Amino acid sequence: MFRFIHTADLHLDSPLKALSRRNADLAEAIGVATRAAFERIVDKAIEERVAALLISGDLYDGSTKDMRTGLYLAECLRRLGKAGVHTFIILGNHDAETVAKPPFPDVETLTVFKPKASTHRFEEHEVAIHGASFRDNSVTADMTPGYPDPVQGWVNIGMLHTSLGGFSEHADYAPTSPARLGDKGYDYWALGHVHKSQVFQEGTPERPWIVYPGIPQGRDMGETGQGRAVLGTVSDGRINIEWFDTSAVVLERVPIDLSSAESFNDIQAEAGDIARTLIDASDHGRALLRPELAVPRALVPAVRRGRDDLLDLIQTNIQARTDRVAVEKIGIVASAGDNQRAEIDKGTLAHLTDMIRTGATADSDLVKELVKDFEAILAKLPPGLRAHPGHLNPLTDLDPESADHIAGWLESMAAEAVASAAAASKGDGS
Ligand SMILES: [Mn+2]
Repeated sequence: MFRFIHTADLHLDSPLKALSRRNADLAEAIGVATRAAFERIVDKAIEERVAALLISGDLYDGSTKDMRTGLYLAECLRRLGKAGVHTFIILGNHDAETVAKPPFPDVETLTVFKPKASTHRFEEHEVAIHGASFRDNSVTADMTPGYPDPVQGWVNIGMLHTSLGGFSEHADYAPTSPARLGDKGYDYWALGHVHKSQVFQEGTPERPWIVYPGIPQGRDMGETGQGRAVLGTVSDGRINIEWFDTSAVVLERVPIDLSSAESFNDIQAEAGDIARTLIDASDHGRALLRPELAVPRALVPAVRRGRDDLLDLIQTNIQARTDRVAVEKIGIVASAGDNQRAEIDKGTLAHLTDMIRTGATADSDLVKELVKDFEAILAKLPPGLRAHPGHLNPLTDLDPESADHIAGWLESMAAEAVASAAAASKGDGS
């Protein structure tokens, strides 16, 4: 039996763009998250006594200038070697041969493939590992024709960094196709580059496995979900795979329906429930979450203004129960089916008026900006609308009652803002 682990796109020590400043423990965990994910993979390789660890490109992010990352990697590779794990690395677009990066250590159990494809043979197991590296950060040609023929009667694994996806003229990442990969006659294509984890094609005796393990540790809200890597087993010439989790911190967007809220106060009152929903949404240990609040369109501006306070309120509610979950930021969307028909109730109006009053004493520049905004909005309203709120621009698709509210709201807001600005500039004493 021969076992291997297949990973890719570690982007070691690249910064997590979604840094949390609100939870020191979590921020620290996040700072070393890419290393922690790599360590999970190394530990698993040693624990499962695999023969080979395959890293299919972009181990380094390319922005990694810190030589300490190289020292850290060397330590991991030596640990793997001591446990009898041979590590195979191909270079991707981020860590291509010509890209500056820390040197790889001189370890007997490490193979870093050259741009010219070559093969490593496990004679005892009759398994061949074929691979080739990116020379530069762009490779526009299909690299597979340069790969060696399969070793007949053996299990053949090909490592390739590729965007797959046909032969688009603008594909800079060694484009190829499932058919071309199949033609090669290998049993398993250990791909890298695409950060979304997926079995692109399940292997059968007639066709190879084509697998993207995905990024083991997401770094922003474009890389959400639990990261994972492949544990492959070769037995009687057949390959079976299973997955294991790798993320040190799981990033996730969590949709939260607040469409029945009538005011910003209603939303603030939900903070405890929102916190509970977020904690329940993350049963994987540490998590950095973005609640995406679906609120009535009329409440969007108020929620946007109150976003920081709301975040603190939700985070406080979370911290009362656990320190493993943090809110990255609050996403705000208008709830579905709530286009132009939103009602603006008196509570919201009062809240906005309050905000402007408070803002006037605290920040007169803010008020001046608001006045400009409101004047611009008023200028854009159909001429009759201010005097006769019942006359609607059909494009806005408002019913008379809500239009009345909106016009009244805009006018009172503007009046309030102008009065507040006047009071504030008097108060300046300048
Ligand atoms: Mn890549």
